[in-house]
Amino acid sequence: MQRRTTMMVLLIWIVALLLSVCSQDSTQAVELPPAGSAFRIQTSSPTRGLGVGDWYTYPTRGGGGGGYHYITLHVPCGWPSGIPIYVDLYHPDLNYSSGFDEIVSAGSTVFEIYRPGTSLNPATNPTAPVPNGSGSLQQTTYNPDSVGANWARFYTIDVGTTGCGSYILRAQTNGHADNSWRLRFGTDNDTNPNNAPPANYDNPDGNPGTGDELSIGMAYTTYQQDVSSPQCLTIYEYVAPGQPSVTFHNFDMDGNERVTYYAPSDAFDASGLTGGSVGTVSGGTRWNNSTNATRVGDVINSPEPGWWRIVSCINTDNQFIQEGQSDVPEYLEPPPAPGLTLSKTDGVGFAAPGEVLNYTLTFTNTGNGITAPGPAYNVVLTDTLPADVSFQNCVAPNGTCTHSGGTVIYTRSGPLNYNGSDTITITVQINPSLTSSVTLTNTAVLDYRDGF
Ligand SMILES: [Ca+2]
Ligand SMILES: [Ca+2]
Ligand SMILES: [Ca+2]
Ligand SMILES: [Ca+2]
Repeated sequence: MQRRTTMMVLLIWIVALLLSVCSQDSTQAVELPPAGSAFRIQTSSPTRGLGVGDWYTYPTRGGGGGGYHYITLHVPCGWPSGIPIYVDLYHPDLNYSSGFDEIVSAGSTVFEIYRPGTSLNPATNPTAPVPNGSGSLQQTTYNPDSVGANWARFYTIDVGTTGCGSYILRAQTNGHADNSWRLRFGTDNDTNPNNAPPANYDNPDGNPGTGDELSIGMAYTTYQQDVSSPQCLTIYEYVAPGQPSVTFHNFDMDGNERVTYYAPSDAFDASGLTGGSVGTVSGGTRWNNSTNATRVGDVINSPEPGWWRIVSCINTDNQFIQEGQSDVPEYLEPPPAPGLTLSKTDGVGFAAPGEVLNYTLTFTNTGNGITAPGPAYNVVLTDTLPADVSFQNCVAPNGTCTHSGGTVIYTRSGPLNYNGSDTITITVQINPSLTSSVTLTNTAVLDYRDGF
């Protein structure tokens, strides 16, 4: 008697999103906002009215967050420890002459960097880490008119000393002003932050998805553009699997112009005009769908997991917040993230009782089609064997295989880089005492994480 052996392959990806960031390939400089973007980041003084658009820095007694702006600087553990990483700031001061800032009365500005592992919980606490708080590596005060339209070298990260992970940058503006500034993050071939950075300054081996790529994430900040009406900003945001809903927030868009949410499988339009789902544009001094400065947001039920894109189109001279999910960092450049595909075969369509089968399972990091390619970390493949087979052996050259009670668990030893693949072989024997035809369904699940 012959039995049919069928296989079902199930692929599940679980990307853990901790407060960290990731990278880009060599064509995507790690600069915030990205070079050529119409948008600026702006950090307002607490004395600026809520109508300016900076809920995060506005005092809590007025309904604001009473805190600071936070940006995460992700140094993956694949970064070579001997290569210094420079954090450079463009126009970090308030400066009347260049027209870059909006100044009523100038004051100092403060930038502070914190080591990896410092707690950052923007969803519930926009005031931590605090000035000079735990984890602080350096705090620098810039006096008005001290830097202007130049890059200043703010801090040098020595990975060998302070380690890999997510560094946190805090921005604060004193006086009565909106400070516009830019951020660059990478290595250099000289001490001058104002000439062109060397090639691959954010990706030392020059190859995408190898785990040495830097990236920048936004926890709390505001945006503005002064180019033309309207301009559109795309942010990338990860939606974790298994959530009943997610909520996206924006603040003080003054009713213009539009917000569009794109799920991973939606056809994407960077102008936000077609496809996706229409978001609610916030009015002045309020969050979207709210009548005041308390978040309400747009709720999306049963969201497709993966990388979403949010397009915000807004008129000139309108400062605003596009927060997405409150507790999830957002990226202006596509961050490096993996995508694994799994294939599986036993090479036969029918098998006899007592026959030995070899299940060959191969998975490949092909990227996810939305973000930049990135390595897959913590790869674990779980194969639940059918009831009518007995485990005999597992061959896994790049990791360890264990078997217990009909479940085979393969744990890969290292990350799987972009375009890399891995194969394991599981040998089983079909129950020799079977007397009737059965279908044998073998289900494998692949879990992995991105660099966040
Ligand atoms: Ca400035
Ligand atoms: Ca230089
Ligand atoms: Ca690389
Ligand atoms: Ca506004």
